[in-house]
Amino acid sequence: MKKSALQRVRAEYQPKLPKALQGDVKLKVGEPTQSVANQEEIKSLFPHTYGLPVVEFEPADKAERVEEPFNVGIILSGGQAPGGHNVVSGIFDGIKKLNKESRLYGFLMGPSGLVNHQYMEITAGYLKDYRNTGGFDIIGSGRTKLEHPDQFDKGLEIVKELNIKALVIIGGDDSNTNAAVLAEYYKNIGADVQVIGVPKTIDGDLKNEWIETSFGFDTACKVYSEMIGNIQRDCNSAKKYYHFIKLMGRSASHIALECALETQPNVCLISEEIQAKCMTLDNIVNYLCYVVAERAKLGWNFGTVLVPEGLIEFIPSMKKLIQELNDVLVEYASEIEGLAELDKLQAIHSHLSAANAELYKSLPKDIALQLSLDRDSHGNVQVSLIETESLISRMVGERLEEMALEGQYSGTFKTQHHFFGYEGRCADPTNFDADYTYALGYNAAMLINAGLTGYMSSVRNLTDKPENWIAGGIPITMMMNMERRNGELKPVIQKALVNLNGRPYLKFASMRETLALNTLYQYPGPIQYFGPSEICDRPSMTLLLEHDKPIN
Ligand code: FBP
Repeated sequence: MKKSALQRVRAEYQPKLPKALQGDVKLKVGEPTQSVANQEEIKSLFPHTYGLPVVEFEPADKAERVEEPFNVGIILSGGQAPGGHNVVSGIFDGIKKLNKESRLYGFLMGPSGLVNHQYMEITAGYLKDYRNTGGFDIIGSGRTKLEHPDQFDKGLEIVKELNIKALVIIGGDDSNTNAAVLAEYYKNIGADVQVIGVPKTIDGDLKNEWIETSFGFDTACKVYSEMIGNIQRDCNSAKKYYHFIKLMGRSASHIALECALETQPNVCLISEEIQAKCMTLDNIVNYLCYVVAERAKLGWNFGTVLVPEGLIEFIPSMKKLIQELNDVLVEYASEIEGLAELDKLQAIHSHLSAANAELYKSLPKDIALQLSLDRDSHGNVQVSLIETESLISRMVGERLEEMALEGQYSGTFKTQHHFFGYEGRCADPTNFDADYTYALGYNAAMLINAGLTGYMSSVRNLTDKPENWIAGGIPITMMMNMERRNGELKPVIQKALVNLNGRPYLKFASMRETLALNTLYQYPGPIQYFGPSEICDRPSMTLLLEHDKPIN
């Protein structure tokens, strides 16, 4: 594989480990735990893995036990996130440090690799080209849901064949929920296989007291912020466009919020706030028109607007429509299948309740069609395919025309649209993500060696230097509650949405009016891998603010 100059130099980067993991480790065992809610239900569903203690590693004078060689299988699950390859490197180095005869197997293309017995051995030579790089291409990723006992049993066949002691599932909240179910299942049937989870997702919504951030969020946000900064410089040079920029994040608005803190756009919509205030699409449009009209009075017919990808499902009326569409699309699948676009819209419209039918009809045809596309394997609408940014900008344009006729607005409104998501998910990890992921992987190897199952690898104190990070494990059941999914109550890891009382949101809200009616863009520039630590090693603003640290 031919490498760029940066790739060659970056390959030599040695990720930093917390002090506790630098030599031999010993395990400090905490108090038994409880799930965040619905304790009785979760306890009865996870009788073998509920209530386990939080554990932490400490440096040891000598190894507590000398491990026999053991084999580990890994799965990369769901959307790519920068740093995945360093999780793999960390696990590899960890198990080899414990015993150089240990082996690492990678299941190919996500959880389906386990079920279909598609795998490869990851050797030192193969891994070399992937250290400190972005992407999940080392073994590929996929979105197959691991949730049925027959899948677990199929998986167990290959696990036994390869003499695998533990599976490591690198995934988001859904995949880690499934890791907990798998751990419980193997424990229940007496299969001697441990399951460890690693918190991954650029969306940043897998976090709590013990998991301070999911990996990949830092890098992805820095890539998007660089691009937003570049657009803002262009915008402020030509002074003729409004740029509507949609940012990934299936549900939560953490990415949009982080990018807003980094770049200071004129507007950033926060889905969680829109939901809390029960705002309608019209309310959002009216607010944007107010900003555009006020800026026009100052002679500024340009600006930037950040739109979180998941917005549409947080507008209460749209949420109701999407819920009913989910049912209609399943119930009338055979009637709808194969229909031409207009007929399909009409057929769906005829099956909706009056209020939803009216809203559906009021949407531009292309948006109504996008809302009616097939759902993903989790039954979710695929928000990345819905052009919310263009829906909103079109509605703003129409409303501005009315305002102009009413004498309330005089200006020009020309738009550009962007969607930043895939551009950032496979970027080379920042130093923060490179170190964090390596530590998460290495730590996972130590959790396996300690004989634990149903745990998530946890590395904390992340606003301090990596040597002071705290490494350990948290029982996955501790993060769970019961939620309704596809009409059924299920145990799931609680998703972390933007906290409207949290410091990141409050900081942004305190600047909002000033940013809207001024032009105070910030230009973060590209990720730096070499140079002053304040630039190269700075964690996300979200993390700094959440930990009460200064952000400048
Ligand atoms: P994960 O939650 O699996 O990490 O994926 C996150 C994400 O990048 C979302 O931001 C986005 O909505 C979705 O994946 C896109 O999915 P796909 O990769 O299947 O297009």
